[in-house]
Amino acid sequence: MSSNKKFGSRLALVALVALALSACDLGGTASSTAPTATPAAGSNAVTASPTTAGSSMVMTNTASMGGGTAMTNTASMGGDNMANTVMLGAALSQSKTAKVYGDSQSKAIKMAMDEINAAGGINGKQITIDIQDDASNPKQAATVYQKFINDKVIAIIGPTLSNSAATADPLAQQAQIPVLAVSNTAGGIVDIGDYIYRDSLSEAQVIPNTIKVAKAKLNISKVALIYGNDDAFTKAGYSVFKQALAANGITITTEQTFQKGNINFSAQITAIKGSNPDAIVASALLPEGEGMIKEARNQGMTVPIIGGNGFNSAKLMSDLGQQAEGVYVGAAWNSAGGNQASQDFVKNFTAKYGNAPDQFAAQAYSGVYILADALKRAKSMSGADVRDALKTTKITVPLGDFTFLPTRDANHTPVVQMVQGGKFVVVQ
Ligand code: 1QQ
Repeated sequence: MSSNKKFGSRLALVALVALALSACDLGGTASSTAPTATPAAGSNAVTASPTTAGSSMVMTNTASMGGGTAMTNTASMGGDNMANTVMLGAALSQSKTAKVYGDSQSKAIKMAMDEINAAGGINGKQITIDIQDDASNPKQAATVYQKFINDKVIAIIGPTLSNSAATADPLAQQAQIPVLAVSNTAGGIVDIGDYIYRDSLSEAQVIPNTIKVAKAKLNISKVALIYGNDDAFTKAGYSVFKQALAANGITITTEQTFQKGNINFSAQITAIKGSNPDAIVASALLPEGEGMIKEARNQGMTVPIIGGNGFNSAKLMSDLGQQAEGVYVGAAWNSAGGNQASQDFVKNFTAKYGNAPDQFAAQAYSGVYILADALKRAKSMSGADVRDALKTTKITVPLGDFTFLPTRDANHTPVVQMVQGGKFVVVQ
């Protein structure tokens, strides 16, 4: 019983039972027959019925513990993380502004986890990923990170928004738990510390190429610039766009701003229209980006619209239809072509979920494989060893032949895509 005492409370024990049960379950789905933990001689048996907990991959449990329950630890429970399970946390936006990205990410993460576990896991241990909602909010992301730190996860994926990462990542850095961001594109994220990596290309890696290609294709010399001035990603995109426009000799006719939740863009678009630009350049998350595009089209503006990472969702086309046609977007990945891993991913994701994956899904799916590869190679499951293993990553994933730069940023080539016939096609 000594290892039980260590956890101090029945609640902690119950949580461990849940983890043990989820470790038994390869697919991460609830089993209808509840495994029974081995009871200590003469004590009450502990049974637990796992059920899936909302969006979380970790089983919640309803352990019926007979009074004065004692339970022996089986070999599957040892130390802080169970011997048979590698526990990861994923903080993803499953509500509010960034839900559209987080939903795509969580589907992809579940799929990668199931595949890796079916193929033998991490050196024989199954991965469990606790997916928690960061609510598109820095404070909630920090709360989720604190839970992961308390639970002693081996590594963290997320959070969805750079705006949340800026607040939450310092907690993981402090706790020496490696983080793999799979959608953060603002500058400064990996500078938080040496435990913070990302497989998502930054705006600084994507946008200069977007503007160069757009200039060559669209023959633009003056543009209006609009951005959200209350978000780390939209502000970062704004300054990178501004520099890239200057570098390409494109002048700015007007600068307009908005905030999250802005639904009426008539003032901004009226000013933009009056400034007579050749194109509109926007640094926006999807909900506000869509509102802006709608208003521009409704005011009769037919000029090209160029966006950053926030536009990389098929929801842009399903929500806006014809009004989305011709929108240019800087991206890290396009579903057409790509390597074999990318083609298999697109095929399997589409078969499983009934819709094609977007760039966020590709980055999240690749991220789980990148982490799993590092965990297999790490000298131990300590934060420092996993961090060091990430450093020497060399793996083929749907994003391509993947390595990290010395800055812990992703090292691959961006693409420019445009909406054509309701789909993103690569601009050559
Ligand atoms: C960031 C982004 C968003 C568009 C991610 C979903 O790039 O917050 O960094």
